[in-house]
Amino acid sequence: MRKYIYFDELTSTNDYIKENYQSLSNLDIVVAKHQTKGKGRLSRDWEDGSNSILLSMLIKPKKDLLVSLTPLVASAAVYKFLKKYVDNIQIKWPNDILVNGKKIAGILVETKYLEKFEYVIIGIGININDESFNKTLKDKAISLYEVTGKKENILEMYEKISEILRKEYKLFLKEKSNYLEINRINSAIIGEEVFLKIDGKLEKVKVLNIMDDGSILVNYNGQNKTFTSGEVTLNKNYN
Ligand code: BT5
Repeated sequence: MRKYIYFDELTSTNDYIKENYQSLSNLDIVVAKHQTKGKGRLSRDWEDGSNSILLSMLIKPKKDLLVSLTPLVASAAVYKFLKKYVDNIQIKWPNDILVNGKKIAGILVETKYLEKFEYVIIGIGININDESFNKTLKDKAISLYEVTGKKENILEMYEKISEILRKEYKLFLKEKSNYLEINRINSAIIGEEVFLKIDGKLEKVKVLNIMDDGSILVNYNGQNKTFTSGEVTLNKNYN
């Protein structure tokens, strides 16, 4: 089986898979040294200085899976990968990984559904060897190098993260992954008051838990309600 497909430059690893998924196989991984149009959620940008992990994994699900869970599976994989290098990692539901309160990694899951899922793409960006960030990102982004003071071999890291991600996804399919626990124990938001976009307005809510279906349970206006990742934007210090 192919390990991963490497490019020096792509617009976006997610977009590459979208355009080529028919000729790619389940669990193929596409990586790029640099993206010219790296994407976040909701048309936001993902920036890189050619010093980070930029990868996407293609899933061609055999049966319908609960897609709302895939960002959590990816978060757990990134957590397990980073844990070997740093402590103090927090997961900000549903798709950000923070170290020392700043964003070290982001996850973007995109899907195409016709009569079944044609694809689920898990895109992951992790800041590795960046020595600094531009003015707009400086206060909210962090790289592994900024935490450890050590430069890493990105090609070796691609092998490790690819292995962990594929393994975590296979365990998830077998219902043997502890991804929910990882997301709960290391949550940046459980027990916290955060802002949540509800009906277009930012509302202050207290997060009580992450549910088994991947939604969050919050207390809002004295009532407990669940929200799925598709409905809300958490807005504490970041978007
Ligand atoms: C994300 O979106 O965090 C998902 C990022 C996914 C990136 C990967 S890279 C490989 C694959 N191919 C792609 O094209 N995308 C995926 P969101 O939660 O919307 O966060 C975006 C926001 O994070 C931006 O608006 C910035 O504020 C901030 N940001 C941008 N670049 C960053 C970086 N390198 N490190 C930390 N924060 C960043």
